[in-house]
Amino acid sequence: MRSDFTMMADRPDDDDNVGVKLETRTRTKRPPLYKVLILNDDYTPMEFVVHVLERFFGMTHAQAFELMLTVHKKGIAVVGVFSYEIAETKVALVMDFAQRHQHPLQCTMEKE
Ligand code: TYC
Repeated sequence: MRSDFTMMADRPDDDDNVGVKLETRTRTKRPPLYKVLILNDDYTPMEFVVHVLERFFGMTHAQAFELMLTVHKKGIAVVGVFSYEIAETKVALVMDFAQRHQHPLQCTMEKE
């Protein structure tokens, strides 16, 4: 990305700007990204997990079913990568939805 240079407009013959520093370089950092993970457990129904993945992560039924099976077999999977605020919101929405349905489904986030 070229966005880390700030240019100040100038004319070479502009008398009062002779010897004045014309460019400043500013280091810009992309904001860190966070993985949202979903964990397996023995009690949450498979269909509920599929529904969560469709509802909160915009997956098709087929994508959601496949990822649910991955979590069921492997124990954990990344469901998406987001900015801190979006990841935090997704985790809170999933945890609240699972609790309201009395399922022990766990959803967490970690810095990428
Ligand atoms: N293991 C659960 C079952 O057999 C299904 C399940 C899948 C639960 C994925 C949580 O994140 C999960 N009913």
